[in-house]
Amino acid sequence: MDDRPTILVIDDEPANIEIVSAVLEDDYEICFALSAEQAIQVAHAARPDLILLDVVMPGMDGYQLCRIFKADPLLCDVPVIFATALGDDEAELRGLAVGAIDYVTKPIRPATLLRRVRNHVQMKRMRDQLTEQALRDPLTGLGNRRMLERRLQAELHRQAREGGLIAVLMLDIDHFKGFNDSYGHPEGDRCLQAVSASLAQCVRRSGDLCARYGGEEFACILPGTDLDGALSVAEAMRAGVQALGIAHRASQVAPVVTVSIGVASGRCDMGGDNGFWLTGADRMLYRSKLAGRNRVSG
Ligand code: GH3
Ligand code: MG
Ligand code: MG
Ligand code: MG
Repeated sequence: MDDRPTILVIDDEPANIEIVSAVLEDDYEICFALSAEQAIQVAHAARPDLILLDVVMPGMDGYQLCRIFKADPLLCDVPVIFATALGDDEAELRGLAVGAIDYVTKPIRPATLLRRVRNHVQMKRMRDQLTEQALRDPLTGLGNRRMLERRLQAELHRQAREGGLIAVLMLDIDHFKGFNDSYGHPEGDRCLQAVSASLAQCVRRSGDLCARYGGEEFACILPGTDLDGALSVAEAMRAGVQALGIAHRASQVAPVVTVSIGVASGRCDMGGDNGFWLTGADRMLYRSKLAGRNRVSG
């Protein structure tokens, strides 16, 4: 696999693409498109680290295309540099106003283009790293509470109009304080890692998310899943954790680590925000705890 950064070059003139490729191809993977319409497809398939964009093209021009990229959740973070023959202030200002990070004029000056591309790609990679750190739990590798809240909100927003289904699970390790007390905190951390890996194996549909919500609490979002479906995923999680067989001598439930789970499910347009669904699942989790733990309620 080539892990060099990918640059998407968009220009209606093949000769221009060749010139730019010659400058960048030693350091970057190059893909290209000869029209705005083709560019949208290629951008989605290649997920480039940077886009070099012509302004004057038949059909949709570069300004319009840049606006489309900036409004697309999958592409809005990709830096766009205009590379165009239009050298006047007004054209440059317009390019920056539609969201481009930089603007260079043709004829291309190879050394400065390469330097600009390098700087912007480096910053893009740093931003990606920070985003990843902001949304992931370092101990378990699962998404964190922030990722869960974001995804839930986006999912509710997306599905609300269509009246789609959603299920939310809240999970909590049983008597985990006792586990730490008897085996020590480092062993508790290893337990959290093993439980996380087990839970993650149970959510396999694209769009599903399992996150570490807090200390020994986890939450899952299962878009498009009804109550029966969510209960069976939850039951698989419960059984999976028990089957890990992690010894827990302080538990009053079983000689091994177990989880209690609450499930809330229904139509996204039931009017609730994040809190509505998370509280609903939490209430069911509380019911599982009261009923004796190591069980699923919904
Ligand atoms: P219950 O069955 O009612 O959930 O009992 P519990 O003991 O699990 O609940 P409680 O909320 O009293 O205790 C949670 C414990 O989880 C306390 C805390 O020390 C532990 N914990 C939270 N985060 C971490 C962590 O990152 N690592 C470790 N090792 N322990 C953690
Ligand atoms: Mg052109
Ligand atoms: Mg808890
Ligand atoms: Mg607990």
